[in-house]
Amino acid sequence: MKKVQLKNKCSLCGSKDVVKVLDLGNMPNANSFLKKRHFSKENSFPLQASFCKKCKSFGLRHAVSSKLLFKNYVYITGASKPLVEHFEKLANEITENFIHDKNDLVLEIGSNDGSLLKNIGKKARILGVDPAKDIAKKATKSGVPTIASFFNSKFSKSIKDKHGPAKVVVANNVMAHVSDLKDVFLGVKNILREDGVFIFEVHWVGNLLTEGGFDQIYHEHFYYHSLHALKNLLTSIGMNVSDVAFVPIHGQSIRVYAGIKKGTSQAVKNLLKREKEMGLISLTTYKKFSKKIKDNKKKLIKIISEIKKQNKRIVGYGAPAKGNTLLNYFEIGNKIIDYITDTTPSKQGLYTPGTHIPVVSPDILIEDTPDYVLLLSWNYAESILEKEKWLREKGVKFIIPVPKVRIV
Ligand code: DWN
Repeated sequence: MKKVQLKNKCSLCGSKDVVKVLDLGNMPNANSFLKKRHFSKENSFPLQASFCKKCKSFGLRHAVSSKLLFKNYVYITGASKPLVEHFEKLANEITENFIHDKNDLVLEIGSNDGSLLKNIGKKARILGVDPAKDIAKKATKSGVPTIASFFNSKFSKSIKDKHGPAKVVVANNVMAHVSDLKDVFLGVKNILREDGVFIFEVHWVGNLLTEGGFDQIYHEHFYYHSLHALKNLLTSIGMNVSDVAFVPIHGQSIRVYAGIKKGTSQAVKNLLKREKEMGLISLTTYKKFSKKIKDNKKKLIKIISEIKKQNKRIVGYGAPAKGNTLLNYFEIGNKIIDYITDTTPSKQGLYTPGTHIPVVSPDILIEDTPDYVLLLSWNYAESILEKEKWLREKGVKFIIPVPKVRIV
């Protein structure tokens, strides 16, 4: 298996009518945090995106091998409290609206540490599937049975044989991460009951292009979805999008409800109309986006250079995957940022991919007071600013790079 492959046609619809619209240069994988001794062996791959004029999808031009990206994964859902709370709410919605029998099966694709399923286990049968072996093992140990595997149409057959069809299939922040999305959707269709529901959340390209940061673009995310592109693909395999809702996660995501049964809510019609009005199905919009990123780069670099000229210290807050796109593309390295704090134990003690900034426990901030904090986990800004009020009271300023650079 090749480490990286250039795609000369759209992976969703097969059309060759795809246009390159963005080039962020070569970069390592955003979640490939590493040890010092591995610096010289670090991989780096082209990070470019293109727009398909036929099915209106926006995605990467190169596919890095999924094994390389996801087998040894460091990202843990449970490390971000706002996300854990969000999944608790979703679990309640699932059990209240869709589970009527304790024997119903809820299958989660990309279940990570079981943060969602653990809230459902008392009301239904639960099963997680996740390719990260260590995380799957820990989740199983903690009471969420998790198979360490990628999910695809072939694998869905063996799950169905063993566990029966699913009443609910859920997949959050996964549908951007799948190279062969059609095959995964076919797997969902195969395992879903006639009266079942497929619920998935995915970062919305409308947010990425307007408010959200370009930093959501990295090799793990093969696609940046609009409802148009998702609906086109689901319809092509005989599935129906029944409803959609916005959720305030990762800037702004959409939660899509799909199934085999017919019927479409007004919310679906409204969002399709809005996407059209926003130009999300037009090539020009994506071309303009590239310029916007360059302008943001100039603004942030100017602010940071001025701070450094005054010999002030800057540290990073949160080491999310997206932060590594921002740091690498903006060329903000270990000469500018002393260290980055992160609550994920498996990231602490490692260095950021490409920029080689040490990742440490947030406890360091009890002893060490920097002048500025660059908030790389900007999607949790509200909750982090509240949690770290004490730092701001000590005079520490937070630089929030997305959606617009601001200092608070
Ligand atoms: O799609 C993806 C999303 C859903 O999750 C993945 N490809 C990988 C990951 O992306 P991310 O790493 O950008 O996600 P988060 O949830 O924005 O990551 C937040 C990071 O910040 C985590 O490493 C935990 C850390 N954190 C922290 O140090 N202090 C988070 C909070 C809330 C905090 O208070």
